[in-house]
Amino acid sequence: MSLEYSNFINGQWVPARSGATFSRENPATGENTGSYPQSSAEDVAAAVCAAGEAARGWRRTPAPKRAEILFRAAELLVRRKEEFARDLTEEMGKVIAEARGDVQEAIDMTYYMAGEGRRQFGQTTPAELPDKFAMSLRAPVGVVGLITPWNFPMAIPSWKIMPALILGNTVVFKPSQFSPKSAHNLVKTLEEAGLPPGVLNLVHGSGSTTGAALIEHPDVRMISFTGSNAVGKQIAVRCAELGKQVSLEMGGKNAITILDDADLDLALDGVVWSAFGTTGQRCTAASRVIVQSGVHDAFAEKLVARTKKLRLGNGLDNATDVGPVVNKDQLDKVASYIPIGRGEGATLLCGGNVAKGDGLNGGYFFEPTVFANVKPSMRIAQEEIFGPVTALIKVDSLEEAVEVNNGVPYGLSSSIYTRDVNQAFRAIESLDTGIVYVNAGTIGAEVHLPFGGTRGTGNGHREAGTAALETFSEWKSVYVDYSGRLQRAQID
Ligand code: UN1
Repeated sequence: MSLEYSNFINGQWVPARSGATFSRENPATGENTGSYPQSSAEDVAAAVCAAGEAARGWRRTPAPKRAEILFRAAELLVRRKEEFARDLTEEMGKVIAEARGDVQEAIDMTYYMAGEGRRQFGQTTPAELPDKFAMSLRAPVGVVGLITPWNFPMAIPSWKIMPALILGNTVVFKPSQFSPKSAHNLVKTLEEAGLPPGVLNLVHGSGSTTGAALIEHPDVRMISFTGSNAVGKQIAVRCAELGKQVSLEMGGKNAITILDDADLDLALDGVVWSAFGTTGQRCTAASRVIVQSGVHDAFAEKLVARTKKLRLGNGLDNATDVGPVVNKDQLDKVASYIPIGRGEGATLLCGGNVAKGDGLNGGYFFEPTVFANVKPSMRIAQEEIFGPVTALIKVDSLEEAVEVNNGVPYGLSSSIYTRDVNQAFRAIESLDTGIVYVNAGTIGAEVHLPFGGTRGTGNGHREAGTAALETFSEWKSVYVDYSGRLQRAQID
């Protein structure tokens, strides 16, 4: 199998025009997993041009026909799930069971959006004048630029590509440099499913060059971005200056609240899964655990005992619970929060070190870490760490828990464990996040519901579900006057 990968522009697999490449290493072993084009503004321009030329034909292809291609792609993904999951683990580290879940989420989204080929409902409504017909239709936005992260390398691109395509947009897709093979696998699958040339283009490369060129290109009407808050804000500012639409999905500082009456073992499962699953590298990860004082100490003890048992290792090994973090920069960032937490007075209950030992020395492993005595204002309780670190915060009441939950710059996901239905509904009402779980952790959103968050997490858009249709289409209101005479709205 060749380890040289290409861009996909106008239906052709091509290198960067400059010939430049970058390579990606396996974060568990340091082995090379492939080399990819380091694309420049020229490559991006070729991709945007191809997308522009394909736009008319694709827009005029009936949506149920577009859907047939998506259904075929979903079937191919099902067949290749295991192979793609292994590729995914090898390039970004998550354990194989979760990699299968990542591919499954792309399969789910592809089927779901294929179904939209026969929906995309508009409205018909009475007009205010006689002999006049009123309706609204969805129209594509045009050429859209999609910029995606490495932590869900199949799922997140599918959240953007599938709704964009089913609504008749054409796409230029710039994936993360830390998960290029999954992007390749997804695009190749759509090619094989029969997508016409130019409808979906893939350009590999860095955010600062390739991503920036995509944002700057005058023919790109909209940018959809998932990544950090700092980069998202810059994109929003630039898109405002350029008059482009922009949909942003950024960070989280999600909390699980455990009330005194909760089933503690159930809560423990949810916390361990949400804090350390995907090595804590989910926007939805539980990096805070807010525990009511009556059960705080008992819960802390259980959590530490369980956390210490988690096995670190290569995600391809079925015995591994927690894989590596994605790269050296991320490892350094996670490690830097340990002295920050201690310096502010938090107590390190377990973990806190770069992990070394058999099978770990070639990769970027960090011990699953639990802090206690964390005050809501500490940096470890405010900033997105994006690694296997969680912080226990003690509170006295649901009201205080809600205040702590909402007292961060982000609003993606939150969770409450309680057996009291009244407390649960009060929490649902007052937790200021785009997603709320009751008696389940903060991760595990399904593709047919809106995904996204409030405040620093987003800019008002949602992905997935029918909400994605809003992001990737324009409304067109149509009035047909069949009276044969001038009729004046608001006047006659
Ligand atoms: C992300 O962390 O960026 O809800 C996406 C979840 C997954 C998606 C996470 N279905 O945790």
